[in-house]
Amino acid sequence: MVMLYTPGPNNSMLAVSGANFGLQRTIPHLLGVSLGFGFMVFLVGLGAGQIMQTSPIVQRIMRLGGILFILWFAWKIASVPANKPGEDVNISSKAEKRNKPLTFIQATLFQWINGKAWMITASMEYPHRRYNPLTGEWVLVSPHRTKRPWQGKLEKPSAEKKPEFDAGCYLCPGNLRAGGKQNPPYAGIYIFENDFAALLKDLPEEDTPRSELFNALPVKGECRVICFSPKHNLTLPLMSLSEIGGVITAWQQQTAELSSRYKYVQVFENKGEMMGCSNPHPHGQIWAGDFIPTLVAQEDKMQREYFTRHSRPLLKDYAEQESAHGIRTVAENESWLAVVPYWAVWPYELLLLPKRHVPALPSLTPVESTHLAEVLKNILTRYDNLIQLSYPYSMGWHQALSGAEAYSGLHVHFYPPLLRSAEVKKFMVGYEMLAESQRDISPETAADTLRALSSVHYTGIA
Ligand code: H2U
Ligand code: ZN
Repeated sequence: MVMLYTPGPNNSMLAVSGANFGLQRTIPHLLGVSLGFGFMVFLVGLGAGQIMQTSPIVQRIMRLGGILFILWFAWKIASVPANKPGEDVNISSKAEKRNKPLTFIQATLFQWINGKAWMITASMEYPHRRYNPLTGEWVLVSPHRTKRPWQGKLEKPSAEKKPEFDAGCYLCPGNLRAGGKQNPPYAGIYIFENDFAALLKDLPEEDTPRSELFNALPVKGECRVICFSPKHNLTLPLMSLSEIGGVITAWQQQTAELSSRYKYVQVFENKGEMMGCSNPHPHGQIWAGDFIPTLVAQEDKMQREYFTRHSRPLLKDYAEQESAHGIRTVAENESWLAVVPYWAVWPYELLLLPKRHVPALPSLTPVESTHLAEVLKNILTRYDNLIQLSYPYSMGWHQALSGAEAYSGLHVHFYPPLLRSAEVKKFMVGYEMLAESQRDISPETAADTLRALSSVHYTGIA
């Protein structure tokens, strides 16, 4: 239907052919379009669309084919002899001699360089699985499911306007914390040891079970809380670039200090009640431990194996290829690239990558840190603009383990829990708990939506 009533190259060419050569002589062209287009839809259904979307070489060939076709078409138009005054204006006999209607084969082949046909077929999305080369896991993508009705729970992030100082907040300057300690009247960033730390520095020597079926390991570590600002209502997207820069510096210093004593330092932020965040005061956390956590070990292994095969860091290759075609790019500057990753599980998941191979936060150059503040403000503003509220998410940095600096790339994951709107949360349940992660809207559609949003905050205050 869309194909029939919108003016694309097929419709215009058929109309011109009909006017010039009559319906009968245009029939092979008409059949060629129908068969060629139908065959293309069939191949896209089998996966050709994926190749088209992911292979820069295929895209380059298509682009070149399209350019050559336009030049050929322009030449054909330009080379039609002009009608002399008094000549029959309908169709000149000279043109009739030189021009023939498109043959069946020509019309079939033309579909492959017809941009409109591609746009239409690519938007017909079928269920498929995508591979995550960072974890080795697969995700089931079912774009056709977005139309399903929702009669489940509706949630909404708080729209309540928060004060700059809240006397009841555990994290505001000068207030008493839940653990009984008092915060100093801090003015910038404030870091303290978590009063309810999940990891402890000192442990009594204790034997843990070590059998195949009952296996435990003692662990040591430290957990810190980092208040990004003394202002209770100043979330990261609302901060100035220099304030965000201060947070980046603190993340770098914490990583440098703790990684000298621990095997792995996890810097992260839980934002919003929906992510289980206990306090709206802008803050993040840092957990450092004398062990390598499961997901970090998984990403390390996948990157190591890729490097062995290709002698190049996986994420540098990935950033280059994503940046080259841009269909999943949400924001980009000289040093950073933010994409909805090809294998994203969460609807509006983002992966933020440096363009250079950088193993960890302390290795960023001052320019890269400045550009990081810019790109962070940009993507977090888009997130807030998406729902016109403060967007909830869990974000965290993944950094190279000691000895993995050559192949393991610094990156940030943003995992927001919302599905389609501010009210509908995505639950990882059912099939996802038991078999495999699944998503509805495609990563490309999510990237389109985020890219189309303004990078100026909807409140107008930042
Ligand atoms: P969230 O980022 O999930 O909101 O956690 C905040 C952390 O702050 C949490 O780990 C700690 C909690 O233990 N906390 C304190 O250390 N002291 C307090 O007085 C309140 C919260
Ligand atoms: Zn506060």
